[in-house]
Amino acid sequence: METNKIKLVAHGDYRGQLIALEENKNIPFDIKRVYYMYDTVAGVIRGKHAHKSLQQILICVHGSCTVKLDDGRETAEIRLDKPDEGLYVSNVVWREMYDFSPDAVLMVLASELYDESDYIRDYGEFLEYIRE
Ligand code: T46
Repeated sequence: METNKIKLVAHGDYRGQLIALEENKNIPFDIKRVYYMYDTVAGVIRGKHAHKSLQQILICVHGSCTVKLDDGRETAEIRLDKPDEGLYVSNVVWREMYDFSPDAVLMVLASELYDESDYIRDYGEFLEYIRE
């Protein structure tokens, strides 16, 4: 499946790097929420759900991890290991995150506030939702 990695421009100088994330500029939606995961235990798979409406950008700001996306027809595996790369994940895409390095910090920018009713946590229901 087609995936959308966004290159984030770093404002580097002799002091180091700085990246700015701005809604509807380099982030293609209003940013309503930011969360991040760290200290992820070796071997675990996070995610395993889809969203009805939520759009997100995933940025591994430190370390690395792998994201698997599944639109119900095709899958793609994307390695995130650069703080200047964001992975756009649209709604109605099944996602799994795994192979976190011990130092990984995965930051997520989300287009909506947290809403459990937006989650589809059963893969069979996800396929059914797409068919409808
Ligand atoms: C997603 C992937 C990439 C909150 O209270 N507020 C929040 O904003 C979030 C995201 C989670 N939570 C609570 C709900 C659970 O008790 O934090 C706990 C862990 O959440 P969850 O098991 O959903 O985490 P992941 O890593 O499986 O999935 C998360 C997001 O939930 C999801 O939207 O797309 O990261």
